[in-house]
Amino acid sequence: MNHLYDALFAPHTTNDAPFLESDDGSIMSFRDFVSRAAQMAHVLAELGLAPGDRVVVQASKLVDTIALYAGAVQAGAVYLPLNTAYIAAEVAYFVGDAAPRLIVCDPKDEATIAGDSGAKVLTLAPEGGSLSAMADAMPVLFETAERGPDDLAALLYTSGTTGRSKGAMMTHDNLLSNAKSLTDLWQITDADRLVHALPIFHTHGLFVAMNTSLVAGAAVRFMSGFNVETILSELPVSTMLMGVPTFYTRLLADDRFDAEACAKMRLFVSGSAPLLAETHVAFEERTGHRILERYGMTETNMITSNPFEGERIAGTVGYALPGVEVKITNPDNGDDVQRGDIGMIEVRGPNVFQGYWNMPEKTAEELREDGFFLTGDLATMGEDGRITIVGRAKDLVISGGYNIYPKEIEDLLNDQPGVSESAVYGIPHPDFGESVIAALVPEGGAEIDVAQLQEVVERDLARFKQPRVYLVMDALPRNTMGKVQKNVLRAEHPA
Ligand code: MCA
Ligand code: AMP
Repeated sequence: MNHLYDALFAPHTTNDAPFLESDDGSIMSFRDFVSRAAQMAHVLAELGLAPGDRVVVQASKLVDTIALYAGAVQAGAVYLPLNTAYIAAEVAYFVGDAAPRLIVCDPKDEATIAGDSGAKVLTLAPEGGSLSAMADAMPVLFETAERGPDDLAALLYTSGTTGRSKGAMMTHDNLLSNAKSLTDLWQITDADRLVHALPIFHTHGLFVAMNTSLVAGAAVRFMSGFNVETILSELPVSTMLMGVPTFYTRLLADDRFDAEACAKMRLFVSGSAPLLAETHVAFEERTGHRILERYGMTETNMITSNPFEGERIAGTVGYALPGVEVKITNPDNGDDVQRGDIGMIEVRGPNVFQGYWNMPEKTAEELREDGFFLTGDLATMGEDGRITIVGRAKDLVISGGYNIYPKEIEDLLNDQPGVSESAVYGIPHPDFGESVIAALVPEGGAEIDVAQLQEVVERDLARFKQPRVYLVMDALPRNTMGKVQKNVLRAEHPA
């Protein structure tokens, strides 16, 4: 048996229905997709990948990229997707930590991406990279590797409030249990057509969107990236859209987006960042649809969802998914708080990861022995179990659905000449939800060369993490404990 493959892919071996519809109008059936996945699995096996070996994938959003994910599952490998915005310095860390046997990338990175890791490098490209060419020559049947529910299927790196990124170890059943729950809850069927405009290197676009479509046998309009024009032309012939709040504010900014454009749609899902209640209300006024907001994390997959049939309430993330336990605790001592009081969300269930790759001490800090994971999100739970997120106990900025950990940026800034200390924080942004600001304090007598600093930031950090504004000040505001008060910075320096 192969726990995930048997449920997601094997049932489609003889399914001729359309699965992936690409920007160029080409359509791949489920049956052809399963065959392509088998060819990918053959390549992995031929390269000597054994079950459990990691495959790092930093590649464009192509049908072959998804087929590689499926092929990795079939071959028993551990799929490790990376944001295409990460630059060389960031990728080098992931490669060093995960020690992959194979790296798959866009052709522009082929010569450099492996560093001295010794990993084999292959490419994927719209015009066909080396991996695609190798796969073309392979048989379309592959003897599926044995993998149980608790074997690793994927390693997803998530940044941390302290230090470097951590690889969240996801098992076959972490992914499958969540995909099945969501498919049931959102009543996804083979009559659906999903507009897929998310990146496929994060939980949202890869697992929430793709795995549910595979469970249900739903067609996927596989867009290479988000753009309003294409979405507007696809909505009239589609039934579902999954997105981050920025998708919905951008659609609302276009007058052509109205009830008629959504006439065939049955579900809009939002997640990865807070959806403003005002967006929820404006969306309903314009389209007649209530966005269904759900909440999750890389380490836990989806945790809560507003109901499909019951009331979807703006500003809340709904109820714990079936089989998932959520409690709200006092962050200081872990005790349950009274219903209605604010505390930290803790979660336990088949969706929760196995720990951080090679980091037992970090795992022990965030995953309790009894299986509850500390999310770092602050919320209340109503009498009926409905959860409302009210803030974060962790220092995190979410921009356009991407997580940005200030600590990573502060560490880099503090290392630069003339910088005594820094504080990085988020301020509200109309398009991305939040955007990043850096406050800098010069060393005594020194002057900070902001232009030079920016060069270093551009060299070492992905574009989406780069501060949009730099402020130089004499001192950072601190509380009596000496802790930097980012709320004060936010209030006094909102830009
Ligand atoms: C692009 N840029 C960004 C972002 N995206 N800057 C800050 N935050 C971003 N999210 C930069 C570009 O590098 C560019 O820089 C400039 O902003 C404008 O780019 P633009 O063309 O407007 O961007 P886009 O290509 O339209 O992308 C915006 C986007 C995209 C569609 C919102 O960021 C996106 O697809 N986000 C989804 C993220 C996601 O899937 N998150 C799920 C994580 P320059 O200044 O050089 O022009 S999974 C998760 O969080 C959990 C598990 C969950 O619950 O789902
Ligand atoms: P990530 O580490 O990329 O998996 O991001 C997970 C974080 O995104 C969570 O811990 C939350 O802070 C945030 N998040 C995800 N969905 C929502 C939501 N619907 N509302 C508010 N925050 C969310």
